[in-house]
Amino acid sequence: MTVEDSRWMARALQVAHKGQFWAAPNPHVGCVLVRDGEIIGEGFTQPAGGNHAEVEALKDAGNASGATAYVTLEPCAHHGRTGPCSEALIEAGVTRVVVGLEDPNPAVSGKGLSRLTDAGVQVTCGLMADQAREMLAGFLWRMERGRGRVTVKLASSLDGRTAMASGESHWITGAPARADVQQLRAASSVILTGSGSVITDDCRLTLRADELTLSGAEVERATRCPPQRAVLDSRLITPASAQVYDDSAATLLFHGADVACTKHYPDSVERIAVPLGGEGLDLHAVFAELNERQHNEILVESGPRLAGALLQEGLVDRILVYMAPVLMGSAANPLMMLPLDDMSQRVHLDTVDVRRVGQDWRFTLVPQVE
Ligand code: AOF
Ligand code: ZN
Repeated sequence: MTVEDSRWMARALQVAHKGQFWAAPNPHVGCVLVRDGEIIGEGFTQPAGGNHAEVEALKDAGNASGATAYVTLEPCAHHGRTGPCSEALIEAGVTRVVVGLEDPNPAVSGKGLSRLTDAGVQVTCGLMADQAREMLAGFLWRMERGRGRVTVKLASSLDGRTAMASGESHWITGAPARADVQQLRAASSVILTGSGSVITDDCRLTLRADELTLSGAEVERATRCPPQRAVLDSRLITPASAQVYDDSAATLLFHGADVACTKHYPDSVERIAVPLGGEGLDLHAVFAELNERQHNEILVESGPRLAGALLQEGLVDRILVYMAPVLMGSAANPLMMLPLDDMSQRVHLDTVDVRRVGQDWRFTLVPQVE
C-alpha cells in the first residue's frame, strides 16, 4: 500500500461521512474510484433500500474500467434489498479494490473479498481500518454483540448538579452544546428516555433542523431519516398527551407485560410489552427489542437514575457529559446515577476525550470493563 492509497482512503472516509444521518440501519460507507491518479467517481450509502456506496460511485464515474476502488467497508456479496456490490465492481471492470474493514455481517463477512479475488481483482483489506471502525461503531456493535451502541448523554453544572431529571427544557449548558446534542440525535437511530423525564420535563426528543449547525445538504439528509423515540414506562403512567407521543416522529412505548392499557395513544406510538425485572422493566429485554428493530446507535437522554440502572446492567457503552461552568449549589439536584453506600462499589470510567463546546465542556467517557 502506498501513500497515495492512504490519501484516497482518507477521501473515501470523508465521503462515507456524508451518509451518517440517513443510512441506518445500513452502515454508512464511502467509495472513491481512482484512475491515473485522479478521482473519476464518488459515492456514499443511500437510505435503506437505496444504492450502496459502490453503486453510487460507479454511476458517478460512468465508465470505471481499469480503475481502483477505495471502499471503507468490504463490498457486499449478497442479494439483499440491493444487488451485490462486489459483482457490480467486477462487471464495471474495476481492477483493484482497497478495503478499509471486513464487513462483520454474516451475509457478507469475507465473501465479498473472495468474490473479487476469484474474479481476478487485486484486493487489499485493512487500510485505515481503525477510522472505519470508529465511524461504523453502532453498526459493528450490533453485528458483533447483538445490540446497538448505547450512548448516555448527561448535563451538569461544574459542581455536579443537574437542573431536573433529563433537562431538555431546563438546559444549563449553552447553545453550542445544544447544537452538539442535536447532531448527536441526528446520528442516532433511536432516543431512549424514562417515564420520569416524560412526566417532569415533557421532553420532545425530536430533531430540530433550526438548531443544527450543519450544511444545508446535511440538514436535509438528517431530517429525511429522523431518529425514533423510545419511552420506558413500566406501569404506563405517562399521559397519552405527552409531547414525546406526538406524531412528529415514531415512538416505541415499552411497558410491563402484565400492565393493562387504558389510554389511547396516537397511531405513531407502538406499544411493546416486556417482562419486568429489578425496579422496572427488564432492560436486557428492551435492548433485545431494539436490536430486532435494527437500531445501531441508541442515545439515552434520561434522568440519572435510568442512566445508572443501565450502567449497572452493563448496558452503557459511552457516556457524554456536557458540563456548564456554573455553580448551582444546593438549589439543584445532584447528578446521582448510582445508589452506592460504599467507596468500594465506585464505578470507574475511562476518559476518551475532553473538549470545549462553546462555554461548556464535553467529556466522552467509557465504562471500564472488569
Ligand atoms: C456495501 N456498500 O454502501 C453498504 C453495505 O439490505 P441491503 O441490501 O441494503 O444490505 C445491507 C447490508 O449491506 C448491511 O447490513 C451491510 O452488511 C452491507 N452494507 N455494503 O457493499 C454499502 N452500506
Ligand atoms: Zn453493497
